[in-house]
Amino acid sequence: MAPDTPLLDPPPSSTRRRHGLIKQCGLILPSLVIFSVGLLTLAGHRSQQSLSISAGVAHHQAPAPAPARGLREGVSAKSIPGNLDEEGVSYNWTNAMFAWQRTAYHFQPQRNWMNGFAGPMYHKGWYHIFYQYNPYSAVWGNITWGHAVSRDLIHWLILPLALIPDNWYDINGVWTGSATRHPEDGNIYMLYTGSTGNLTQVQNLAHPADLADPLLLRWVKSPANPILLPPPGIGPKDFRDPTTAWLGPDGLWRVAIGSRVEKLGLTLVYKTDDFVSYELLDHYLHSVPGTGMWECVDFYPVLVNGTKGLDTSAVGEGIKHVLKASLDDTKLDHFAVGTYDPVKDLWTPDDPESDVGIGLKYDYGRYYASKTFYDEEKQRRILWGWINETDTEFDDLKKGWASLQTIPRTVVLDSKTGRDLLQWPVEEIESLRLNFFCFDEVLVGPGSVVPLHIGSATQLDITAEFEVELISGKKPGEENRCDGGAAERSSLGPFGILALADASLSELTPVFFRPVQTTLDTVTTYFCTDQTRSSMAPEVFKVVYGSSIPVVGDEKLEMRVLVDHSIVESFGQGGRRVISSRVYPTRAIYGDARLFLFNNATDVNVKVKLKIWEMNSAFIRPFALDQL
Ligand code: DQQ
Repeated sequence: MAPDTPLLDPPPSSTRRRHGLIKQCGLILPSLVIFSVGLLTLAGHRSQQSLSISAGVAHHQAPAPAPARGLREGVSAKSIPGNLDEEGVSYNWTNAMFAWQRTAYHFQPQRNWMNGFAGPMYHKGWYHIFYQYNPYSAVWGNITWGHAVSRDLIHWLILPLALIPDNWYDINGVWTGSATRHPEDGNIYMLYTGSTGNLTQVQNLAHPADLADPLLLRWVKSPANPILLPPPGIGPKDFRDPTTAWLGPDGLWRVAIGSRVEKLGLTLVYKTDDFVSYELLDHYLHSVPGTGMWECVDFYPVLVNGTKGLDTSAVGEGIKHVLKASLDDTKLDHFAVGTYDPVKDLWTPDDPESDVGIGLKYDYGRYYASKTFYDEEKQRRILWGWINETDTEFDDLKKGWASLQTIPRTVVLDSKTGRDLLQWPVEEIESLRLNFFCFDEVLVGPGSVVPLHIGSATQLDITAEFEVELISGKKPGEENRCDGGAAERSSLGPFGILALADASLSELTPVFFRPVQTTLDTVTTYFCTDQTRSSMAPEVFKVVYGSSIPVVGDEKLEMRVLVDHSIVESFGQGGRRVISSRVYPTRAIYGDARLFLFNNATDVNVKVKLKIWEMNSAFIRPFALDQL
């Protein structure tokens, strides 16, 4: 078999082989249908001609959508990747297809545009989130703060808008910000960026009108606003997204703000004791050449050993600090682990080769503008990221909404590697688990696809553990990574699951591992998601996402995958690598969405243990304030 066998049309039925054993926890199911991958079962796209005949699908020329406003107004929104419908091609989506794309247990407002979160916090029994929201349209603009509350981070009640652009200092948008709770008086200081009428970015302060209100329904902007203007040397459009403040050894609070000087991405730090007047430090917390504007900077402590989260002001023995920046140039969230000197207010990466913006990413898929907060209720640090659409703005306008947030994830330092973070869906998500399917051991031979008979597969929580058995000699020196996708065969991989696949495998989204025998003694493993065959729609963005993934000691290869309609959120090796992917199938939807295992390696058998839960929908709707 050629190592780069193109995976084209599904094989005729005569090429299907029936063999194999599948042990469903407790039972043995004989003789499952196993398709031969080697015979090109992982279907690629058919030609446009056959597509329009077989699926009754037509393409039409769409009127050009209104241009994205972000870049002109000083912040880019849906500008990367470049799928702004340049050619005006759109699949002939039906309303039912659009309706299917809405998620069932990820947070998204009922309609219109949303981007990053601001000011997450816990207050009097409720988790609060605020989000960048356009109340009028499904594209970026008119940015206000939406507001929602939850008891458990899963079910959300949407409250009235918290902050709207109604002053000269935020008339062009109430942009991202962060909450700081004063440990003594309990006051909440909400710092946020305002974009002014002439598109200058300034920092502002707001307070809850009534701290005794668990819902924090009303917010008051400070009469001192704006409390910060761009300092000398910083461009008026390069000064945004204040962090949660942390308390220094001198009793003053520090607030970090993202910026740049030409291509030098950087973090400014201000000191304050009242959140109204500030002193700018004469040096940066940190900067990295060539990384461009740093948006949504986040800075927080993590335990070197331990799974508890830490308050943002924690420093001392056994604590490292994570610095994260959202890179405006690439729309990627990068972090690094390092050491913070609280006296000098300097942060140094542990590994300069893997500094912020040039090393690790939170998520190797579609993910941006993330933010953490410390949940004092459960002593954990929780991370959210914004997952934008990867269809066209034209289609977003037609469906009337755009983008969602990841499942909230706990984040801790990976004590095995000391340099990675482990992200994991909060435990509360398990309350949504419904029907359970357990497979003790599924043998997937080289070049096979195995269907998992679990019924409809659009809302799932999947955990899968892979045991790899070499059936021929080692082949050192192969160089395959994620890029070639699930269709590119190599000796030890790829293998994994096919999410959101239709029965004929004409659409599928593989989430997979690809171990590569780089030298005789070294195997480098990659964790990947391949969107290239995820949809018949020509205009949606389809790439292969992925990264190398450390596999430490005797760890088995394992993944957890949350499937929720148009999002496939995948966690490799306990969350050491994460890939969030948006996919827009046309056939593998509703009852026609299926789940399969596949092994496209040439020289290994894979035994897979699986636990799969069908997931309930979360309750996400407006708060019935009239019933209070
Ligand atoms: N989005 C906000 C900015 C932030 C950017 C504006 C990140 O505050 O820098 O909507 O996507």
